[in-house]
Amino acid sequence: MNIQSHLENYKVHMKAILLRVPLLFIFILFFSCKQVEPPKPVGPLPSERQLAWHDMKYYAFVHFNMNTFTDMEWGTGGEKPEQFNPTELDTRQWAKVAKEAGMTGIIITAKHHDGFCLWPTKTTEHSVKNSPWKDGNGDLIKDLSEACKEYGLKLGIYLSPWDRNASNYGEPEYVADFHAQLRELLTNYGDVFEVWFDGANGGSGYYGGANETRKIDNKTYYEWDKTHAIVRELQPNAVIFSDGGPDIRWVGTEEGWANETNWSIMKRDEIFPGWPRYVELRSGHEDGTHWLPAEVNTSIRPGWYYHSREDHQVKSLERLVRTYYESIGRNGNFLLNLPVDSRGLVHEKDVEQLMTLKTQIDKDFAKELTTSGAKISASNVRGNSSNYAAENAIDGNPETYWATDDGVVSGTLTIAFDTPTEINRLLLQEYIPLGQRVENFIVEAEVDDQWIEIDGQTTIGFRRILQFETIKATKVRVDFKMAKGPLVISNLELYRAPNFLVAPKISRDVKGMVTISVPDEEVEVYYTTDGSIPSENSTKYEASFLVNSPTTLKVIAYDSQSQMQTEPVTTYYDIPKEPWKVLTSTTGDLRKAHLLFDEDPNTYWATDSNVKTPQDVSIDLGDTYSIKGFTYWPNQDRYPTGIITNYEFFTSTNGKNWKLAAKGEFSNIVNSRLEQRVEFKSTKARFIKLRGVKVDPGASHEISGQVADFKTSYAEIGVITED
Ligand code: FUL
Repeated sequence: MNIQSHLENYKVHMKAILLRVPLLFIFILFFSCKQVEPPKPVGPLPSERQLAWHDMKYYAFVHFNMNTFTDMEWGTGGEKPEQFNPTELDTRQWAKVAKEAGMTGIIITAKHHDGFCLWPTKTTEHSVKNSPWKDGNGDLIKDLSEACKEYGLKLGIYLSPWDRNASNYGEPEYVADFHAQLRELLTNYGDVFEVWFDGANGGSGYYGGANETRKIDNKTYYEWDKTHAIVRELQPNAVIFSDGGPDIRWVGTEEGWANETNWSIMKRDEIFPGWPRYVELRSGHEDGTHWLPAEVNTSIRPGWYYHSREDHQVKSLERLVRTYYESIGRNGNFLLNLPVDSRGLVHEKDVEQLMTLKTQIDKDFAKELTTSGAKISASNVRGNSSNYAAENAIDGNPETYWATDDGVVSGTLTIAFDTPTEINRLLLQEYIPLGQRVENFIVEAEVDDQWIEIDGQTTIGFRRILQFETIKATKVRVDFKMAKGPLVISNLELYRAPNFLVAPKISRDVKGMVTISVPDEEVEVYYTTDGSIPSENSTKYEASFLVNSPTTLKVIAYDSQSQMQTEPVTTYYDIPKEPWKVLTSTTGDLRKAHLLFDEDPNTYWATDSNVKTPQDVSIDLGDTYSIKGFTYWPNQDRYPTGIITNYEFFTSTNGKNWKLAAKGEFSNIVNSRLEQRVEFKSTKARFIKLRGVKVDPGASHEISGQVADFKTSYAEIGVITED
């Protein structure tokens, strides 16, 4: 064979090979995809309706009903429909606010424990149809369902099983009415995504005028099987909420958090409404028998219903952001309550705070860092199949996932960046249609060629978000240590949230030591003591410092990264209170009286109940000062009693002869429970006395106890001395 024919032969050979390569490739690909089965499901699995609920993430609770007009949290049932009289009710405003806040739905208290119905039910006269609102022609559930539709929100229904108005409560007839109410609500208002059954149940009430205590058996009285069947029949896609579901569970606290370990599964058959082991709801059961994920419900204010006395207690941004991370970030959904006010609107302060929360969360998750300039790899890929590749965890598609081989229940996912990248948030999601699996994992990062551990946690579930100190990493590795089966991770996201800039918190102890704190350690704090506005050139706060004479402290938080600062926070401190002692009080337990000068307005001391004369307390300051005024913090409790509305303030040099230094009224103190400051002509004194000439008996809430004529409470007393 000559060279020419060799060459020809070679060409023919090569052509044949080249022609076969794509075929071979397709062949390999075909088999690698085809043959690798997905991992077998592990444990109880979510239903379709539960899966749809997981996607709801963040939605509103609205407590708006008779209590809004009676200033109560639990109405007795003896209220009259005429009392329900909103002046500017606008459910479209609620929907607009919820939508703009980033929420996905609204759950409304169609009937609370007092029995008043927000729709014209056929079952009782105790409803909007006998109220002045829209001359009795209104239907709030209809209005809200239309508003939700308009704004692309889903509608949920809260229907209290307990009914303190119904005369037949406790009889089988009431249960028939309760079921009929449920039928009305689930038939006439379009799609409902969630039905909320409250665990609070049975007890004293009006009950059609009987005014007595009625006990029922929570497990059997409401015929839960029948109740659930009604929901399934009329709204097959709706999830049912209660302590034990059957679809969605309460998280076992109303403070707004789930435990870090949070299984979406529970031994559901052990749970019933009012379950005494409710703390277990905070973390679920690792060996659960049913899918029963947690919904974290809390209110944006202390109360579920609107009370003007809580206008200054709308939760801080810091608190709301924390709640977001401790609910949504801990495998739960976040149900945030908006107490619509007696006008019928979400209050301006609540709106403002909701939008601030939205802005902050948007900033935290603004830019996902695995999507550009990052590569992902895994320690094991199921059947080496591209169907289960590590890339599936960062492709933004919730239907694809990274999975490991059968028997491989631990392993790593590693992200490698092109250049060192700052990160402080990690979001992980398991592919829950195959069950919740991960029991234990750690997160490590390569920083300056060194591997460091940045966090160690237990469960993941549908969504887990970790927050950690900002690090500049070249690689990040999630090391799944233990799982109930092969790993199935659908999503991994990394973020660099901006430094968290919120107004600093200032406190002082009785010795006079001032402490200033901000939630983000990367944010700096600066202050002045001469009344001037602080800047980043003022004194930097490094550690607690002493303030033992009259001082106006102004403080800012400053973020050098963004070069932004907060508005200054101003606080006045006078002489330290450590030497102070209670000298006398008209009544009350003096052993706890130090609470009225412990520098904490959230604690209080009060005189006795049922006293018929004005009460006072006198204090020995331990030394003589030139006093030119005093301060008084009213009770900050959820159900405050004994707030002084009209006062007399006395001074004395010997604790025996008292001189009236000031008297007057703290106007609007009950609705606006802020620190009161009264100045008068300077006088020398070692002893002071504050008398409640008139006091407010307190919110008319059942839990607040009996009303006492002159029970007088003091959260904090202070003096203003001459420099
Ligand atoms: C509780 C109720 O008793 C409260 O009034 C409120 O509705 C809250 C959401 O659930 O069990």
